[in-house]
Amino acid sequence: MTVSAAMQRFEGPDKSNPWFAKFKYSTITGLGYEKGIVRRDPSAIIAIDGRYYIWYTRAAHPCTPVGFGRMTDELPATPWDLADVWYATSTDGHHWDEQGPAVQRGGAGAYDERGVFTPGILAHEGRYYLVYQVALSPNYRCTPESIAIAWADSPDGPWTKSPAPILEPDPSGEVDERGDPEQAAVKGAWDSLQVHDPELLYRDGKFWLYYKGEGIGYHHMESKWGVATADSPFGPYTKSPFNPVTNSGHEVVVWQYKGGVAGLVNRCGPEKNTIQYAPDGINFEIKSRVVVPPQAAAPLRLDDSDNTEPLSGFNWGISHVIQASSHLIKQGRDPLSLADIDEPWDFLIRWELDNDRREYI
Ligand code: AAL
Repeated sequence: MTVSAAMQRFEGPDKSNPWFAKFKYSTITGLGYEKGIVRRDPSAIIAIDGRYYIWYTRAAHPCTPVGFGRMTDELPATPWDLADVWYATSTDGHHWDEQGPAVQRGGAGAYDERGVFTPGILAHEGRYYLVYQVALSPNYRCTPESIAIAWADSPDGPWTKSPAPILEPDPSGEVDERGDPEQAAVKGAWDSLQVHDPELLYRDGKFWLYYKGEGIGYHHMESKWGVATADSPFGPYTKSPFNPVTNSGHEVVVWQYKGGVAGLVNRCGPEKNTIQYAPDGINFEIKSRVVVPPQAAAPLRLDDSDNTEPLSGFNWGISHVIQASSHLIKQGRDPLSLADIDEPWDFLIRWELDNDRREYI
């Protein structure tokens, strides 16, 4: 019988690929769209005593982002500027009760004066660890951004912040802080501009801090992921010599499976919109391709013993919807006049795997 290569794949591994995923979305209450409030970049969800907990970037802005050229102490450059980490709880994953701030910006001159945002959560041996991005003030397009940590004995806090960041950009490269990352005087390493989107996992007796890097001299959307490990959640963290461990991907989305690490590689690069797996946490391979994946997906984290299927740790969660207003500003609209329009406020929605005839649609 004559069978094409494509049909051989279809009748073989593609048809029963347990890594294949498609998604359905629904609105949520409590963290949905709200004029004047940005909610985005959620952490993974953890379940404690029958309640779901989630942390996320939250900002109350007087107007739509004005860009780096016009930002002030009150006017945000970006949707995630001048933000804090807030948290919410839920019993069903559909309705969420916003509880208030978990970790807030530091005072004048602090390493986190301009913002704390884009959190990741780890529950480990009765303690809770929040890792997140921190921004100095002023924070221009090419000001370094680092990753810090806070810990608490309860998911409701109070949180104690690390005295300094735990992960910094690579020190290579030279660029004008107010300029464009691509216009570098000296090109740096892939993560020399900023380190973002931390996710902290515990595996093989070590803390594995996955993060997104952007480099001096690279296009701003040429992001990739790296990993750094430590014996204590507070560090010191050693960046893997294999970094970057992906060649693509924006917000870091990782979960554990069979002793290894799986991830949704999203939005940027030649391998965007794939689910990948690294048995050793470092050497990722594509396992499936997906369409319309959740943005900045925050999956419900399961105990290792419940991660029995490739996507058990990526079954449902929360993701963000970004509301770009930059096109209106490019059209000449004054950002300060846009405070009242419905468009610019990022918000959170629910996603879940849609397993109905997933190989065909
Ligand atoms: C996000 C994340 C990081 C970036 C910005 C806010 O989706 O990748 O957090 O800094 O965009």
